[in-house]
Amino acid sequence: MPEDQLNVGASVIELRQGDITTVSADAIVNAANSSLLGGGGVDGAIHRAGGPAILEDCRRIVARIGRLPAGQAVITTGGRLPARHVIHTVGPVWQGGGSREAETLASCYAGSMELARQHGLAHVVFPSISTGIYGYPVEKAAPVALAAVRDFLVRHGAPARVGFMLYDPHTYQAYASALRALAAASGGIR
Ligand code: AR6
Repeated sequence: MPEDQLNVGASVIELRQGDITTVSADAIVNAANSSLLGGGGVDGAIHRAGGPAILEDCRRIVARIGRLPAGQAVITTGGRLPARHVIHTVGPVWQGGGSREAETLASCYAGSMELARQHGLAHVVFPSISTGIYGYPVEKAAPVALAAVRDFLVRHGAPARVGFMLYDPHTYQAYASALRALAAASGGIR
């Protein structure tokens, strides 16, 4: 088994390093904020690359539901992105670990995958939610992210392909090491 992927039933979790705005998938996930109106980091990059259609969809969603709470997810068009859709989720701001940050982070991944499943999307790609501007230490976030994705796949058997597009080598290494630990702990679930 290559060290950058883990098979879970008929599905696969894959790690790659690079820019998520270049990814062709059914959906990429955005690390947004509760306003859904854009920001810095991967959020800024996605809105810049995808163009105004994404923000128009976001405004319609805000008009309907108001601010999006941390741990929840919504779906829009991918606009001009190679990805067909963007799933926007709001990660927790790191506050030292005692404010249910791990539960909220896991809920971002599970909620995004549930939306993908409801829309029949087979290939979804995540960034490393909360580990940039929101300050979640990546060595702590990576095992939470991967376990949340693995648990969802065990429970639901879909989507078929779940990727992580990790921006820098340090983040990639943190996820690679967490994936090895998860594979070892689960006896390489296949
Ligand atoms: N492709 C993949 N990953 C990226 C890209 C990219 N193009 N650009 C940055 N990253 P962050 P957060 C990585 O700060 O911590 C925004 O202002 C980045 O290196 O984007 O959840 C929102 O509006 C890091 O590894 O998201 C919120 O206000 C990861 O993406 C706030 O930031 C997440 O970093 C959310 O903060």
